[in-house]
Amino acid sequence: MTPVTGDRSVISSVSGVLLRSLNPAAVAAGDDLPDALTIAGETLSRSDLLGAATSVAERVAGAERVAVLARPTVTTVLAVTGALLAGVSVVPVPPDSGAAELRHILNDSGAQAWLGDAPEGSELPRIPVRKHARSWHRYAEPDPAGIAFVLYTSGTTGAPKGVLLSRGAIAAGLDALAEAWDWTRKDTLVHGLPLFHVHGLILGLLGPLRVGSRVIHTGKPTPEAYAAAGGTLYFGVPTVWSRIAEDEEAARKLAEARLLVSGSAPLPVPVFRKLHELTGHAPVERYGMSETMITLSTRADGERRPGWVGLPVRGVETRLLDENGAEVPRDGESIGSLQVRGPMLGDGYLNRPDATAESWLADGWFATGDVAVIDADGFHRIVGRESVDLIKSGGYRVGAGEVETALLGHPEVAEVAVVGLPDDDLGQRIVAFVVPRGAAPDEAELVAHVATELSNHKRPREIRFVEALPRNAMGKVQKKQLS
Ligand code: MLC
Ligand code: AMP
Repeated sequence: MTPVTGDRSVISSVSGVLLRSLNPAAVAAGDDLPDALTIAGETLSRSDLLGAATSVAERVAGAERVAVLARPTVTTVLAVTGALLAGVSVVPVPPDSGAAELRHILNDSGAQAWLGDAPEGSELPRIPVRKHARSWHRYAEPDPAGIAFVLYTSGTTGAPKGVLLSRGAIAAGLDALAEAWDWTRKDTLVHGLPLFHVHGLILGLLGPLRVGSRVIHTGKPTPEAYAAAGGTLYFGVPTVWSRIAEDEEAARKLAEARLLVSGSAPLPVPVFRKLHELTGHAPVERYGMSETMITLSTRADGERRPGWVGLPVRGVETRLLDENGAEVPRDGESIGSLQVRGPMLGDGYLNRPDATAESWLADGWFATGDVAVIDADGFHRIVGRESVDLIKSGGYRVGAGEVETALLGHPEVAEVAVVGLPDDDLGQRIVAFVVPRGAAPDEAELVAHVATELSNHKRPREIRFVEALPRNAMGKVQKKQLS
């Protein structure tokens, strides 16, 4: 597999070992490193983690690509770190993937086996992960241009696309965040996010393993669990922060922390203010994508402005373009399409040269699909997305097209249009407008049908039965009229 684009000279200059704090020399020396992690109530020292993950590496070495059923467990952590030690790329799979999604991810990625747990009935071979096995074999650090992850993420239409993220891109992206957030081995990171996306997996697991900080994974990101964890650095999507802001007792416990970080969707200004009031911390907001990792952030040592996502992180450049491709003034008001470039960008979509060419442009620029403004100080505000067909619900990216395809597969659905409507808790909630074939079918059955095909978080929250969908003269559905 040849990387499609990307500036290799930048990436190859990233020094050292991807999972730096698991470097055998550092672990053997003790080096004042804290325990590596606590997940599902189990704690692993750095030496336990290195020994067990190396034993996984021995089993999986030689494979090209494996699937990992990304439950928040020690098994998942060992599978991911073991594969990375051996230079095998990982395809993280949402543990509740429905049949169509699972089939697509496995076929498209060409994963050769499950490493660790496997979903029931899967025909792919399984390589077990043994939590108590240990090996002290030393692997040479794989090439930084090698693909660490194929991360599936939704597009506006069709099935999810697999983003190719190299080891060098991840190292550069994590180092830039460590610098912006003053993130060191003295931190204890707390989060309870899913381990199959950039936020929970790459920032929330690989970040600590690179920086050397401890990480506590709370299972679910509930206010009570965050309050009880006693960390210094907390990650959450806006839904998590908004639930914490509603729970004053939990929020006040976070006053002891050093930094609260929000990302994956816009943090509403009232939530920012409430968190600030209850915890004494103005949250740091950062912006990113599966395709680019995190490119913009406010800083631990800088201004944190409600509604704004701050400055380019180290190595990143941005530009805003109008519909003719001309640069838009950086005046804090003029809106343009946001493009980014930097060493943390992915290499393209697997098997999708067409879609890759649409977003990965000449000279290393990437078209994000988001619209933004930049002010005279270089601060960025994300205004929204160019397409109504990409929905962000609870921080999850969901393509309207894939939900529509799933619903059209139900015999009682004649036509359907899926939209994201504003929601105080979720940012957007998925609503399906359905034209039934006959009498309106059972709403719960349609919702459950989506979950048999896709992941749970892609289920519509609401089904509205209508006689017809609004269409223009060309017959195209007018989604902006659906509310
Ligand atoms: C949910 N439920 C439904 C339903 N949807 N029931 C019927 N129909 C539906 N459509 C049920 C759930 O199963 C659950 O039941 C209950 O309702 C509450 O669900 P919820 O409101 O979704 O809450 P919760 O399960 O707590 O999930 C909220 C959340 C979750 C914030 C924890 O959305 C989450 O983990 N989001 C993180 C997404 C993320 O990591 N994104 C990063 C992408 S990377 P029960 O019985 O279980 O209670 C990226 C790059 C970057 O974006 O910049 O970071
Ligand atoms: P995903 O691929 O799941 O990472 O989703 C990426 C998208 O999430 C981006 O293109 C943005 O639309 C959105 N996003 C991420 N972080 C932020 C943020 N801080 N503010 C606004 N939107 C965000």
